[in-house]
Amino acid sequence: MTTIREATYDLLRSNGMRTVFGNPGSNELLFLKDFPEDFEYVLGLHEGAVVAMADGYAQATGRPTLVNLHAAAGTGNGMGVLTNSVYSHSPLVITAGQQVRDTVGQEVMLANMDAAQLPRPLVKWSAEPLAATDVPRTLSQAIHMATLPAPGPVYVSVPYDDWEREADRNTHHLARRTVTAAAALAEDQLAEIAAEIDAAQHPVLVLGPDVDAERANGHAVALAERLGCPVWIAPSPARCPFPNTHPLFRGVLPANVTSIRELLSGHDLVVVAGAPVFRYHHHRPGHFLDEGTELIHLSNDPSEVARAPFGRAYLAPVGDSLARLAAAVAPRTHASRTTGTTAAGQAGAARAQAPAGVDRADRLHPDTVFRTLAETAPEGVVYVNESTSTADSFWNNAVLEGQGSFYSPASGGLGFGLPAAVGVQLAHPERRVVATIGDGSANFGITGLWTAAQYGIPVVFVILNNGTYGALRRFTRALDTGETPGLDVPRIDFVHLANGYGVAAESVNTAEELRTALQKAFAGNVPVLIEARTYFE
Ligand code: TZD
Ligand code: CA
Repeated sequence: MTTIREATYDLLRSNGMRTVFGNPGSNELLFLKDFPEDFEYVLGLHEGAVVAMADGYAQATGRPTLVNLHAAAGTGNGMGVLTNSVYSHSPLVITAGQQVRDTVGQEVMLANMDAAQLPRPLVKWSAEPLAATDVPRTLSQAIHMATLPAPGPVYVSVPYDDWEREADRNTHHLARRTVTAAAALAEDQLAEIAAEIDAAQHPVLVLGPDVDAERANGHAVALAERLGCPVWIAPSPARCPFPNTHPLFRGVLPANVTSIRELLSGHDLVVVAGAPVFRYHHHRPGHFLDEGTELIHLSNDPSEVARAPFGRAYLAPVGDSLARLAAAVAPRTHASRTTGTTAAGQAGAARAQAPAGVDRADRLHPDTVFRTLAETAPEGVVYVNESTSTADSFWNNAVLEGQGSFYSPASGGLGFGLPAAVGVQLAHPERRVVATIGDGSANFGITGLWTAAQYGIPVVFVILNNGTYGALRRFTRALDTGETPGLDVPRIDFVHLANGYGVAAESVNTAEELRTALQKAFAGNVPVLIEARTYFE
């Protein structure tokens, strides 16, 4: 007899899902019984860290990734971080244990009431199978739902007495299924867009995280170079779609209506690829764009194209669209290349010349942290950044060139960065991962340190410790609230915290100490935490 559990592991195996991120409870033990030797279970100590690790792994591999959480309480703990997975289009297949099928109605301990409903505002699809024999098919559906465009997290609740039941005689078909999405821009749509770009005097590209997710950074570079046009990264980037050292790179668009209009002023055509139009944050209302500026939106996400308040959208895989457009548009001469650069758009040049912030006697400027990292990090380094007030400093100083070189919480839900770095490093043993994390942010995902230590996952954690919620301090100025409670987080000792979780750590106050600590960390192959004592201004 084949059990539901055996059939499920076959299904997971055939979908390449042999790394399981979880935190178990009594409802999950029968799923984990006889855990196959060719699978790896990665334990996280809090479900926020579990989801974040899995999210980092899913984004870095581009593969559906299994998460196993404990019923309602575990699911709830994971939901804060899950807000990011929605916007980073992470194909997470989240499972949670349910109590024994015929006792749930009594609301016995650890029954997950209305289980499928619990994560519903966030997940793409959610279910609890109506019969044990439908568990493998429901999980198969979940895997395909998670990965079909646009990818996103899904949720399945499974009563734990189902795992030992006999699988239906037709279950073996599931492991052999493949589901392939094929839609792409039609030839006439492609020709229409190419003609509009060719007719534009001053086109500009705005690129988002899905360019990197579709491994299409090279196509974006090809299109930009063919047009000789400036390139911006869409606001609050969760990934890096274009080399930030490229001469055509202008910077990251600020997350407000007015600044975006100003920076895109003078362009008659804006082509946005792989990002929402736009994910604003700071409320500075005004006209979206200048009169006479047209916007074409290329996205693979039906929700993204439908909800945008302006622009003409095309729903199609972004990588394929960029590759075909790069070949279809007319190459521009050098002369038109310079006119394609607006007065506002000199951020690339500015980046090279920006004076570094000045360190104080016993506190570093964030610029020093990111510059020293750029100078010491090995080739192919991947940054996971969650340090909110220092985002501009990060983009001005970090060198982000290759595919998959940067990750950050896509919805701003803190607790992603530190554990996500552990997941990214697991996915990329051949690259070195650096997590640059604010002292405030670090506490939301701090237990990720333990997993890094236990599994020997060699992330270099750099904590920028300025003793405050810097980004919120900025907001108190913008919103003119005066001093509010709850803004400072003084006297947290990250060296002791790291040691407590089994990670070697040291604290640095000067550029020289930082450089030495980083060189030592990169020379080794174990997780290390460096607390950089910084100041906020
Ligand atoms: N809780 C969660 C889960 N997500 C959030 N985004 C916040 C609270 C609110 N929040 C921000 O949006 S930024 C921020 C908080 C608390 C401060 C982060 O402080 P930090 O970085 O030390 O990590 P900076 O550079 O000092 O801002
Ligand atoms: Ca801080």
